[in-house]
Amino acid sequence: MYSIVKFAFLFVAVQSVVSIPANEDEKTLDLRFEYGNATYLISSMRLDWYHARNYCKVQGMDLVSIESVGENSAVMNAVSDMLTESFWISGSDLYQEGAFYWDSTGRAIGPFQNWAPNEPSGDRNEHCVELNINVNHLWNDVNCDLEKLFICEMNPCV
Ligand SMILES: [Ca+2]
Ligand SMILES: [Ca+2]
Repeated sequence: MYSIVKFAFLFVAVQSVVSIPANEDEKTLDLRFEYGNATYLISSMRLDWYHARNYCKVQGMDLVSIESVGENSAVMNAVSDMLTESFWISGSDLYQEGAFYWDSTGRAIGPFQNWAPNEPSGDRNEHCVELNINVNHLWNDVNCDLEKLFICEMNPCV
């Protein structure tokens, strides 16, 4: 009898420990999806590009780099229900004007690219890349200080 009570107590204790992180997850409303071995997160809050990058890093992730047709399709699919939003991605030319690279990997953007017509427009104050809602989420360089939703990516360590 004693051991049954002890077991019941242990069961309740374990359950309550497990339920805490689950509740914490629900609070943020961030959406997660997967493609290949990578995990992605669509934020539920708007931040400037720098703070968006920091938010991803706190999650053990980084802003998304879209490097293939397949990865692009997965991301487009995930944001297709969010028709009124633009999203920050990892692209930037902060290091050297006009030389766009993925901040998350340090590699130059390409060969896969998905720029909107006449983008990147290369304006002196447009150094961060968004998925622009006005052109079917094609890429556009804009001012990094604008507050937008954003997409994080995490790849397994290799
Ligand atoms: Ca990627
Ligand atoms: Ca632009």
